Amino acid sequence: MKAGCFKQWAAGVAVMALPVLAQAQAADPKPWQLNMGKGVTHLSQNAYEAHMLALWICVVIGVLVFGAMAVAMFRFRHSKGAKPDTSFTHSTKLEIIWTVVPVALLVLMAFPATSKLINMYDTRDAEMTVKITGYQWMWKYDYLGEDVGFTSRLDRTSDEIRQSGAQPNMADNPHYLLDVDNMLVLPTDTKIRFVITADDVIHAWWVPALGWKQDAIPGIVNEAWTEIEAPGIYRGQCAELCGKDHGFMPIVVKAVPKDEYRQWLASQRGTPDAEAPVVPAGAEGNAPAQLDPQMLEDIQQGDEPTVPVDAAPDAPAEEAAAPEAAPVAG
Ligand SMILES: [Cu+2]
Repeated sequence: MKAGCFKQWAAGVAVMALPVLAQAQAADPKPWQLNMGKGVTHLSQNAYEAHMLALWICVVIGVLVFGAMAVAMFRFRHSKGAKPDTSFTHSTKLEIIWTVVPVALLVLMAFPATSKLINMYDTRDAEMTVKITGYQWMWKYDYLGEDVGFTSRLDRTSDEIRQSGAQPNMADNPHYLLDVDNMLVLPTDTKIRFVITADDVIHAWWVPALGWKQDAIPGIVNEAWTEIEAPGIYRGQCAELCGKDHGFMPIVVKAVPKDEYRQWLASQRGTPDAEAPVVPAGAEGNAPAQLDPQMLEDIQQGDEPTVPVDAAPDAPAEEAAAPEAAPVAG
């Protein structure tokens, strides 16, 4: 194949791929969806583009090879009196072509793929870090430096259906086995670094819309990052066979605008947003405003809040407590 011809052919591939790249896809898979989704991050779009490039190259190869076979079978068929060339053993020219062309194609695909892969591992300049720990059979999320952490496990409805043996249906339970009790809430348009590990066996944290999956291995801390472009709910699952309930440890990421995220984070700490005005002590019905100054200081410094001895027996002490007693991360 001559260089000019190859250039023309490569340009043809690019033109064919354009309309497909332009099609927007929602993050959730659709019934009978055949192609991978575009996802909602720059990384997932990179993966999608690399996939489409490889797919179209394969399509062109397939059409050329099967087309050549079809033409050969039809034009040189026995009924037309074709005689096989029994003296043919090999052709150096052909061998060079079918070695050089695949190598050129691999190099063509390797360049964009490598740069995308390097970008995928670059966790520098992240604005926040979430530690993800896999357990049999749930996830634990810790917002590092924020004093917020909780576990996330299969939602009660899915669990009841699966234990009862009842037949779930899409109409009543559209997210059967894909819902959790506590979603991982993340801000949009923020570079978020994940440090991923496990406490017992190997798990893998995988949300297709984010564009990657990362193994969670006991004793090893893996890294990944994301920057979610659109608010929404993105679902995933553990992607490593980790025991009998491996199929029952889904992941749900709820991406919200930054302001909403800050409010949510503050609510998880049990304190008002640091930027929100503090209601004077004694204001009715506002438990956080009644927090003891020492407790507030402890919480802001990331320490366990010291509950004052004379604290009212109801709301304030409970409000200030950690969202739930989370297991100690390994
Ligand atoms: Cu798992």
